[in-house]
Amino acid sequence: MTQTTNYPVPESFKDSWMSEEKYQELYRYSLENPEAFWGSKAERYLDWYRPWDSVYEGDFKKCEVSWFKGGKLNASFNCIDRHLENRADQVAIIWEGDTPDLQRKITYQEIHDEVCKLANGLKAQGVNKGDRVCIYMPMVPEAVYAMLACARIGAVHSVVFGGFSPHSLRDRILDCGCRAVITADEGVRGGKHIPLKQNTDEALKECPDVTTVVVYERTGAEIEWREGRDISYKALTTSQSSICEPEVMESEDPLFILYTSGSTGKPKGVLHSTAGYLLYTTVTFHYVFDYHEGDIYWCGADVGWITGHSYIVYGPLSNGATMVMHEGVPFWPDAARIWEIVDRHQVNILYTAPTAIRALMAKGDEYVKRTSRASLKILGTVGEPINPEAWQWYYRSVGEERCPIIDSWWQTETGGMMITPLPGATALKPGFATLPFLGIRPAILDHDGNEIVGPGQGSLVITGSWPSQIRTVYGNHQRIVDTYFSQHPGYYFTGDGARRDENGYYQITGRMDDVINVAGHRLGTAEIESALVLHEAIAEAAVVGVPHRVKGESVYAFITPMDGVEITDDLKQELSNLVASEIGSFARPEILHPCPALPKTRSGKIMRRILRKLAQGERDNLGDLSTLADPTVIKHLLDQA
Ligand code: 6R9
Repeated sequence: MTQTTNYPVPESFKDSWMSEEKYQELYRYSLENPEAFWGSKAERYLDWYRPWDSVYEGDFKKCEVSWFKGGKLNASFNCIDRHLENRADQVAIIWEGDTPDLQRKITYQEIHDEVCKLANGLKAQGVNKGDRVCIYMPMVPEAVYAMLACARIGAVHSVVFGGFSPHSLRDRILDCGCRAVITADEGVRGGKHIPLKQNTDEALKECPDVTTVVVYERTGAEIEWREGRDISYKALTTSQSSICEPEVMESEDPLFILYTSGSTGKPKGVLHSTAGYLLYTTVTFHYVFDYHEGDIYWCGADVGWITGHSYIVYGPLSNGATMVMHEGVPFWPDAARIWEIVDRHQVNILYTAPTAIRALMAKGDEYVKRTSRASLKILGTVGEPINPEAWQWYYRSVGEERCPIIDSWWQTETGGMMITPLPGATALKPGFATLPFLGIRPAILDHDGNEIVGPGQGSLVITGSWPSQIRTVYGNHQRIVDTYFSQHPGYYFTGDGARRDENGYYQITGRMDDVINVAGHRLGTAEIESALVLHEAIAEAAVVGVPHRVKGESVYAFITPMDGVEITDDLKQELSNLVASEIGSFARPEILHPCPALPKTRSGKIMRRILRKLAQGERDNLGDLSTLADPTVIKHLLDQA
């Protein structure tokens, strides 16, 4: 390979699903003949009740696309039933509790029975095809059952991450009109108990349409029960039959909604449909993790995020894989936990986030070296840009230079991995997500919106549809067109910037919009600002992301108090608590910077560019200040910095 790609494909991957030559050939074929390519994948990777009439139809510019129109299938059937003939007794989920003494092993047959019982229970509660069901669960197998039970009966799940506050939960339940919520009494993470049922009760005070709350009893904690609305998971499922015929779904029937932060307004409900999403996650899982029979796979994400949906639930189970699911955090009871789990279950493929890698790296090698990690073959990363230093540590200290680092770039909206190395096909370059997956045609646009040919840097866009692309924003199709398809007509705009090198390798440079990424959690600056100005002492707020050694980015908030108000430490604490209660603890500002006024243009737009620089300690190079309405504002800010 060329001199700029430093890490050739290891010898040990010569028998993988994809070689460099095969990738080049297949990639070209997939772009030239997308319908033949995806049609053949759909035949090979999924089971259908009825084949499709057309592979792809639609108008990409308007985000009106359909894949496999006329086809009929069920996602839960594909993730469970079709494996029963050969692997009923194979372990599907190896569950590790928050503390190492808690372990469960669940076979495909058991998943089948549990999912069917819950599906029947939900039906008995009046949940029908097309209804939205909110899932607010800790990382327990029952969260997976809940998602698959919805898919089985054609209900649309909307999973809300357990770290979200009651307010966030309420907004998400209301936005898509959920009638039922599946939750737990408590979640347990790193020794802490999270009062999920109490949060749900709080949220539901303003959700009159929710008629059913199913409560999985994880800890047995004392909780309030609302007669007629709440039912325990056990009571709902024990007497149900373990057979539930899957609902026959159309390819484009919605599979789920998942809320994600954008640059403006409230989080939006990204809707994914059944066939395209399932196909793309199935195929990417197979190739990107080079999954072979018997491999043990572990994705450290939470089911509340897209990574959990695609690569804990749908991708692995559709492939009939065996996977580890961890309830807790990588540092509990200490920083060796993650590696101990790897050794205990002989994990071959590990998929985690740069923020976890950096935090573990900061603890030193001692915890890593205590363990063998000899089973590891592939190390994946996702969620934010990985800095070359963390990449090297992951590669050397964790993988001992044996395991390719699979830096996969994708988004909630893309459904599955878009730019990623393939273990047997791609020479690696630290910090680079490398090359597009089969069927994906990225492009980089310059300031004028023209495609850059060859090496360059600009806005990352995707040209043309792919099976798991976002179908709509729930209840507001125009919003999807405005957000993703209008900025650069004819392209899907990712919101990310990217650089392409002379080999066509992509490096993701980070968000170009007002989305920040704190420890892999995606947040809109507008959401945090709205929370801060709810406080009566605050007139205005502007939030920017600043680089953080471990979390990637942290929240830096400039706050302007009401006249006569002094910003005290107590007030700062109140503001931080307000953000935690409005959004979730992970959104708390790291720094609250008081200022008498915010720098604005004459038309009243906050000049975030200046704030970003100030937040990073820059004093001199603030750039063009000529459009500033009131130059004294900067002087005040500098005096206080
Ligand atoms: C899967 C997921 C999407 C945003 C995305 C980008 C960032 C994700 C990345 C990456 C650099 C990678 N991102 N993977 N940046 N390298 N390998 O994380 O989805 O939560 O929607 O976040 O995350 O900025 O636009 P989501």
